[in-house]
Amino acid sequence: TMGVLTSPSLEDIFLVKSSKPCASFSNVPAIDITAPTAAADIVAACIDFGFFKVTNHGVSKSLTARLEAAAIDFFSLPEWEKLEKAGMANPFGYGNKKIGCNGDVGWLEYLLLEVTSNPSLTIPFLKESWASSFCSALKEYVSATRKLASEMLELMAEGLGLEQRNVLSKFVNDENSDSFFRLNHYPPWPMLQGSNNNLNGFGEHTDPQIISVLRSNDSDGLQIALKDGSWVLVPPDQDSFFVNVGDSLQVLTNGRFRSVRHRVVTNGRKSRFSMIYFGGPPLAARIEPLPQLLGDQEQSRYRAFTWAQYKTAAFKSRLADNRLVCFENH
Ligand code: GA4
Repeated sequence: TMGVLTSPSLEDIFLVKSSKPCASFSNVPAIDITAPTAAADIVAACIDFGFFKVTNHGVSKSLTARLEAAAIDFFSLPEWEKLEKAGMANPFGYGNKKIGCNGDVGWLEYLLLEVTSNPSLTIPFLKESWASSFCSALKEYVSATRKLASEMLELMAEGLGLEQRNVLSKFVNDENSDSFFRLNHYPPWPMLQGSNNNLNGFGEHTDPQIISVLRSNDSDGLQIALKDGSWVLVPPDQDSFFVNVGDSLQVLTNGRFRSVRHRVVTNGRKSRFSMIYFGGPPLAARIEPLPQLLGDQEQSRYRAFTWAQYKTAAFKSRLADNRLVCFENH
């Protein structure tokens, strides 16, 4: 009748109507970082996919389990308490369904944290309970994944034939490195059972930083786009870490490495929990193709920018935007 405004239902917003089934990416490059071929294998994976998984990573299973258990406890608190404990995401804090501040939404709740060199500043809102199991697990886990990220960046430098082993890792090891940590919970949607519909958990995007290190529980949902634009499912593996090349690493390598487009589509059957360390450079760092990498006739494909500039632009963009186009040289 006249005057009745109809708003979209939850289904309209979050359901992905079953389209053609997505193929499973059964041969995700798996890199044993202790193997003698690790450097070359990582470089090949970054060129071909911008994505790989790491085994033999040395991060203890019990540490990961401790943090996951603490995250599950946090997400099972009532909504008001999560907001009270973490503050509403802006961008840091507790967020529910809203991603960023430009209208993107997803069927998830999350905690987004800034990783500072002073860990008590990482989650100021939890300061009083800094000694709690959550904070101690978080602190240890972030330092373990940062170390892993740094090792992989050194293997990349080696594989690229760069003399200086720390040309890439120095960005994330810098005491002013602007790194983030994210805990995601994709809740089930019981009514979806038996249907072929899926949920838009986290829309397609590339990560702005240098490198992202992701670990999830044994629940599928992660998909990546291959070079030809087709989407493939990444089979879950709770004992390995998945690594994404970010936009900044694509620039540093003058486009040799590919910043991988990825998304999360869930089936609503069980909770998916993921935790991601995003290794970023210091705000003042200049991001441009490494001169040592540019061949004789090779032009730089990107204009130099500071991480602060890129980050500001990124946070004004929509999730699915290509954030590198405006820095490309033509
Ligand atoms: C994608 C990668 C990281 O999760 C993130 C995201 C950030 C956010 O969730 O606040 C952004 C997104 C991410 C890129 C575009 C902007 C900013 C949401 C959004 C719409 C923490 C990041 O650094 O960039």
